[in-house]
Amino acid sequence: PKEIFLKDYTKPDYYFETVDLSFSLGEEKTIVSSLIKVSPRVQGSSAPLVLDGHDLKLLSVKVEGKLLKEGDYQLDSRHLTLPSLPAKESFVLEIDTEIYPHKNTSLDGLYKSSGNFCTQCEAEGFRKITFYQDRPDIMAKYTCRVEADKSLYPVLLSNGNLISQGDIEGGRHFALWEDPFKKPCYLFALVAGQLASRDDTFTTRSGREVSLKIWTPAEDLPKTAHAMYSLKAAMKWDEDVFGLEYDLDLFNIVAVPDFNMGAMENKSLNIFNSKLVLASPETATDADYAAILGVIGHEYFHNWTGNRVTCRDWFQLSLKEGLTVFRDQEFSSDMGSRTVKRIADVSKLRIYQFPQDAGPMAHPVRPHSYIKMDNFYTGKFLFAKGAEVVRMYKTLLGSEGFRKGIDLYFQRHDEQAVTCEDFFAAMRDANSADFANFLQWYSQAGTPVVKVASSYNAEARTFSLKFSQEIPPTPGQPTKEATFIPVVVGLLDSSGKDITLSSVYHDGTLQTISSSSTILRVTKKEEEFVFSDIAERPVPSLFRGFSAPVRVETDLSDDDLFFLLAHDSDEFNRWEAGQVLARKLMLNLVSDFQQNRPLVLNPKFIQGLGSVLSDSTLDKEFIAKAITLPGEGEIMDMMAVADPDAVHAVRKFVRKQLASELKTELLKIVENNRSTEAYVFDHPNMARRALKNTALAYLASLEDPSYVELALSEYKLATNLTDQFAALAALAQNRGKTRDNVLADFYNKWQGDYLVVNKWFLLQSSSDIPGNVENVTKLLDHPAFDLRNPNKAMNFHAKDGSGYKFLGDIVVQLDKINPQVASRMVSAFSRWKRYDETRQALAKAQLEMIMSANGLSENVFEIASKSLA
Ligand code: HT7
Ligand code: ZN
Repeated sequence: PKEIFLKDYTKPDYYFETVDLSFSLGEEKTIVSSLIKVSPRVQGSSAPLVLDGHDLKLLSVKVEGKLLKEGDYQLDSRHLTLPSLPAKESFVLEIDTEIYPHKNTSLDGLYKSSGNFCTQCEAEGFRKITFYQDRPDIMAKYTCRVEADKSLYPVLLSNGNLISQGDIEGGRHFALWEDPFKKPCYLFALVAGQLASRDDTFTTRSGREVSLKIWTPAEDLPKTAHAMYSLKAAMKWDEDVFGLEYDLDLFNIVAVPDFNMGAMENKSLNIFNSKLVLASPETATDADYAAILGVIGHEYFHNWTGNRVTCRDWFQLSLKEGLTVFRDQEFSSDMGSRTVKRIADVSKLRIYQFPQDAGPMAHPVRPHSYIKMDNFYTGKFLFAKGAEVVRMYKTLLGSEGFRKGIDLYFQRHDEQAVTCEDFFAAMRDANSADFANFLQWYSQAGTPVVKVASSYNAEARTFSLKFSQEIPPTPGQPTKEATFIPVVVGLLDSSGKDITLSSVYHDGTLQTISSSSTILRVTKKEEEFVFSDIAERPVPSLFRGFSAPVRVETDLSDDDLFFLLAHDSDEFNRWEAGQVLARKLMLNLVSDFQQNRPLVLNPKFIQGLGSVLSDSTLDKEFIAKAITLPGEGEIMDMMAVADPDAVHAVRKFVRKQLASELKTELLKIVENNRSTEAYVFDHPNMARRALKNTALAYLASLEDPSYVELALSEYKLATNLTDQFAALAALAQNRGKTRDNVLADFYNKWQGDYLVVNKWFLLQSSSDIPGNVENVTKLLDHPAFDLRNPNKAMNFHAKDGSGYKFLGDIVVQLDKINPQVASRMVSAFSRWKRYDETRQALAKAQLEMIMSANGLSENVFEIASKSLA
């Protein structure tokens, strides 16, 4: 397989101005005809025109109406090359191809999902539909005529406005769509099938009425109310916060059951995985409702950040994804609790992004090379670092400055395909800002480690913070330069209040400030900042709101951390202090466990969490987050040799100890936070449920019959899935009859709803009960299990290698059906070198087995080979 490099980017030799597509959809084959107006970049160019094509049967090629003969073009398995073309300002190219959507199991290109036709073209799926320059800097205006059997496919959708429709002979009908905006082909979409719509309207701030339609099978329509609410909220928010108005008169969303990712932002025709559209209180949890809000927002926001202004090439992916993830995070924050959303986003960054940054697949926000572009979409949260980079602009510029930068970005680049530097330049120029070495964030992989040493000089009344930064080596980048790290800092006095900062001395200059927190611009490998006029030794609150995506090591004592946990005015840092304490404490216990010493939990920690638990001034969801321990992965990340058994045992021990010591408070929480009222999706109700269910899970971990009874009664009395599923999960923590019975009861109740059944599978596959690989293997034979929708196997690190073997076998099977999903699974192996020798050997053997499989896809090859390197 060929590696593609950013440094090799060249402009295309030909641009496409207009593209008229025509689809004749059929059961056995589909005919795709394209008519493209082509213009050479340089007049009189004699360059060949190279078109991408994959799994296509070429029927004919015409240039200026003249049919080309076989010798007039070259065709190989991936390209159609036209060597001699008219030396004209523009010419017309017509291509007919035949494709077989019913055989397409990759869910990429044109395929069938539950009997309906649908498309997925990002990143390189359009080349599976017709021969084309499949690259995002080819932006053209499209029309699309779709023709199909009317009774089988009564609804025919594509991008833009519906221009005409009608019946034709043979029981067929057609629809003609026109998209007035230029777009890259990855935003093309087509849907045809038996669908019904929930209809609504949104009036834009300039008074235009936009028709909104959410399409699903008719029986699912009642479950689309929350998606419609989310869409309208997103449209309003983008106008209010960014001044961005929707630009067409129609916006369609289609929900399909088979989809490789969450959703796709095709121009005016977003396609969604059903699980991110369909919700009712009985079949979706609070987390599902929140995810729907966020993802509907995300795809809608792409209309400007991604669609109107797109990426020059796929190396610039973060230009649209980092910015749009940032925008959806801000949207969800404004719709709920900002602190809780920030905590959730930072946790995901730590769970998914930091480990990737430290493994063989580490790549900068803007990668230098790739084999298979799809591999950059490896998981749910991997644009998180790009979003953090965008957030740092906002931190440095403030809301107004950031908005000025966004305005200039659109003024300069509307309907263009641009680069990350163009975004950087707009932010800089709109604010005459000095961004020093900020661009390093785009080109260096790895998570910076920032060490902070503090010292107080009572005589001089100064407080100094010394920073040093280091980015660990990553594949292909052994050494790194310093980068620009914005550090938001506040200093707490002995009563826990913020000290008003008056001035800070740095690099030979004294800067006056007058606020309770300030931004330190850390740009060098080592750097000191000295605050003056500080009357007593303060406790510093560093990186408030997680002001930069770095790992921080400070010299704060446990007492300082307990103090911050109790008093910091920055709520994020209150949570963070608790997490730092928990991580330290768990690491120490891991070493006790490894050396067979008895495990004892520090009573101060129990007290600290206990006082958060009973602080009625705090947001309930914040409390739920604050009493949740860091995940096992986070602790393993901090170890030289990861020891899954020890970390698992320690986390379990700490949870049980906390539950046992705080059981009175936890029980009170469960009792005081029940509700028999109808389900409402709003922050106070979600926060109440989150706290109650976190407390219930702690209590159930004790395996005390009275708490098992409590969880069972919560399960039975629940009036919504959030509470019912939380009680089920609480009971499923421990092996035994109750677990088996309640899991069986849940399946019997919900077997008709595949989205709920998927949760049931996931709960079991991700369980940490002993012998779970065996359980999960049995589930593979369950009638409801579908390999195209497989779940993650936990107990992945089982010492006998059964978890590795289980996943290895699935990857090989799945790669033949869907390489994108298979390659995402292989990434579970990527950090195999971090484990003990036995596990290393077992995991390596599976990677080698995968590499030796026949007909391995480029997707899986890239991840497996890089993991082995
Ligand atoms: N921009 C979209 C990414 C996406 C995708 C990429 C590769 C293969 C399948 C895919 N489906 C969607 C969606 C987003 O940004 O949310
Ligand atoms: Zn996106």
